[in-house]
Amino acid sequence: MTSAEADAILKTAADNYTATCYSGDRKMPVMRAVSTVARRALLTPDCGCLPQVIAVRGISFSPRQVVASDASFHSVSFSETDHPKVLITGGLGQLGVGLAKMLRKRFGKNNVILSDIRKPASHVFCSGPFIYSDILDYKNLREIVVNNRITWLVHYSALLSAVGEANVPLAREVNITGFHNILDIAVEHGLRLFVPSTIGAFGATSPRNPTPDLCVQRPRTIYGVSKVHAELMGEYYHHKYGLDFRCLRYPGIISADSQPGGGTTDYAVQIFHDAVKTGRFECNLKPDTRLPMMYIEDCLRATLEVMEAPADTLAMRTYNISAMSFTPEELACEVQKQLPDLQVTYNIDPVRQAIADSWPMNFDDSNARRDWGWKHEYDLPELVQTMLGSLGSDSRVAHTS
Ligand code: AKB
Repeated sequence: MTSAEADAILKTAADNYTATCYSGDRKMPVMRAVSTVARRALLTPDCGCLPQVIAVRGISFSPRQVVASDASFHSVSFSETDHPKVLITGGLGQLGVGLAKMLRKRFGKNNVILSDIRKPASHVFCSGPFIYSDILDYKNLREIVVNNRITWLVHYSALLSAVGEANVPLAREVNITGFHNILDIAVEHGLRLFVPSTIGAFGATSPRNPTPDLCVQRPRTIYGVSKVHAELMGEYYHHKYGLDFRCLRYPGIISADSQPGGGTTDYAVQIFHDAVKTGRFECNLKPDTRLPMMYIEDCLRATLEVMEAPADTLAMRTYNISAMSFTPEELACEVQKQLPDLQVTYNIDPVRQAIADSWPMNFDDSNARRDWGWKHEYDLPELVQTMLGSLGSDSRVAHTS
């Protein structure tokens, strides 16, 4: 890069920075110091590659200064490899291990890195690369992305709805501040970024039956607010900086091998475990509370499909996806078809009930079906059979029938 080109880039960055932060023509001394250091870095790359992005985020000079053409430069390096190199944050939650398993089958074991701040179980640790990553630590994130030449980032770290209401400051920190780090790292390194949103991104003033992609979104949980924020910021960075942001609004996800943590839809997982273990289940939502739900396999497949979809098929960057919708009573009935002795009682949790009462009852996912061919495979009877099969209820079924 010539000296004049470096100066032009730095001038644009400095103008943007001062325009954002100050009115008038004041220039910060720190900005000049940054310019000097960054200019040196631009002119003297220490490897064969030309750096296109000035990574000096520590003093708030971040992707806000990255122009769209810089972001597309990085997607060139993505096509250098046969497979994406994937980092999954919050990898030890309900979905990460399953997603890693599916992506490793497709892209190779070493091309998918699970990360979390918790210690993995030994079978997870032995199944493929695992790394410590704290999304609140930007330098740690950057080191992982750079050292592993990450090209796709799946951002699963988040506090869910019920647990978020119990600790709003922490939910804000993880779901909003942490997400800002993810956005910045994704723009700086030209990553394809997947962020799940949720039925919880809607509120009582949204149409609830069905809920379309585009409508009023005024959630009353910190979880919902943080997810609307993520949808809007991701789309804004897509338009402004060319960030390849992809987002699906998940329904409640039901899985056998992994437990959700602190959600409003958790009852629909717990019922299977309790039915198999004790034959009794106490539900914390009213029997007629209808919510959209999905089996984990459909959810993970949808995630891979939207990540692989050609960009020109994505008319939108945030899509509803749906598979089925049921109430606790309907789910219990379906489980009782196989485990007739199951006893279900109700002890309503007012926090969860209020949340559920403000969420969609049915999700309209026609845009996802039209644009990138989304199609669910599991309906309620299939879900129940599969869950009970995986949890080893066969002996109890045989016993009771
Ligand atoms: C929750 O209940 O908080 C989550 C969700 C629907 O996003 N499972």
